Amino acid sequence: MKKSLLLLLLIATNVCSYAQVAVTPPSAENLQARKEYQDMKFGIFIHWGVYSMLGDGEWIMFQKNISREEYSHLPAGFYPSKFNADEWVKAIKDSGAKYVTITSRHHDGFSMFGTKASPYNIVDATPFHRDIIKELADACHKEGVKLHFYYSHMDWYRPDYPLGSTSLRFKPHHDESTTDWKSYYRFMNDQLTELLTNYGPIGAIWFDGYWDHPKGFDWQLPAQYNLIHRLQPACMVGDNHHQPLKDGEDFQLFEQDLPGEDTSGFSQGQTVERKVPQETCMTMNRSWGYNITDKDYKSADELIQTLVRAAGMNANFLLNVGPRPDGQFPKEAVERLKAIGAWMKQNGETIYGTRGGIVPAQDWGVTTQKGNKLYVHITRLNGTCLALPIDGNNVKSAVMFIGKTPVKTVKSKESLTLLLPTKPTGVDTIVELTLKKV
Ligand code: JFZ
Repeated sequence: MKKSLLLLLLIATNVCSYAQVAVTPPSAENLQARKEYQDMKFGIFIHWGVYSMLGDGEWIMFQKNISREEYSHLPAGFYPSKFNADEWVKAIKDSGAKYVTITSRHHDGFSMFGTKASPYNIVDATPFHRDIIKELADACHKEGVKLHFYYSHMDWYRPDYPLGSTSLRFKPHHDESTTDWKSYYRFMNDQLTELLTNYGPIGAIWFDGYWDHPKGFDWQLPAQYNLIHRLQPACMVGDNHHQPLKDGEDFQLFEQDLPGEDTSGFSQGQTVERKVPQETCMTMNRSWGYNITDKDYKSADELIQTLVRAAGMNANFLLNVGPRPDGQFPKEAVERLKAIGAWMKQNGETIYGTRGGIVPAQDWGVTTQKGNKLYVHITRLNGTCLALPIDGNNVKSAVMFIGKTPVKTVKSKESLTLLLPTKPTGVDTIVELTLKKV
């Protein structure tokens, strides 16, 4: 009797440990969405929340050890009187960006959308009472701009959130006894269901915060990813976990680094998985959320070059804006978006719909490719001579992209050497090659 019980128990535990939820394979719509996403190449990231009022980034609750109780009074003072979703979408469109990724709920746990899952949200807890995510969704759908949602896995506000490495470091907040993973997991899935039901077609859910829990913690991602794909099969899932791609993720995220590079210290251990699209997100200054003293902005030229480099490395570029508490984009951001837009208007043909070209990224620049067109983007070159390691005999013509004036070349089986009329200056000198065979 005892033996058979033990056996049963053994079988049961084995079954349980194997009873992992299987990830649903990507649907045809999802695979199509990945291609369309890659064609867009450029998006705007928006970090906006009640933290914006404090003017010191989205981590201020953690950094200043602000108690939940104290922080929870912020929403009652949040009234972004100048917020206008149409103006945002116009600025985004004018920059040449094709999609926008907005923080629906960041680590501070405050929902910037109307949710029934918690009263701690913009509609119920602020005097503004407006669902800015709904207004943005309507404006995006009207203007043909794709909408993505950032969604934080970790939460510094909810008592049921299992204490992670950050919540454990700020003492005033949590008490171990109130944590309840099941309740928290249900809450997240309820919110994701709302986000994917009430706001029209969503291009992607962009998760963040996984890293708050040390190895071994089970976030139950497969069931969550399946839920998303069930609600909207075309919606892509990405996770900023800085780890190798996991099952069910449709694109790979890189923070402050181009795929394969590691200058930020965030990207160690992340290898580029070519079977899915890549995206690099970056700040315009040094902050994601509005920072009132951070004027350390990258120049428009630098941002354009990063966008070009990302495209050459087959990745999308997601450039961040941290709107002010009044609901408007900082003027430095507006200026840069305009400059990028002007450049994209002239040169977008060499970026949109392209993939990384046959010549991998070099010090002098990158190549992008669409059909039999190979665009050579020269961003830094001393002199006028540039040798490309491609079959020169396969090149039908070489012209300057702007003006279409012919470029002299020297051809061999192993290379094509461009003899440029003048030394390239400026942000990006583009040579358009037409290939005979792709
Ligand atoms: C995360 C967020 O924490 C940040 O606020 C912002 O939203 C950015 C886009 O994404 O950044 C990270 C991600 C990982 C770590 C730190 C910041 N990490 O591993 O310590």
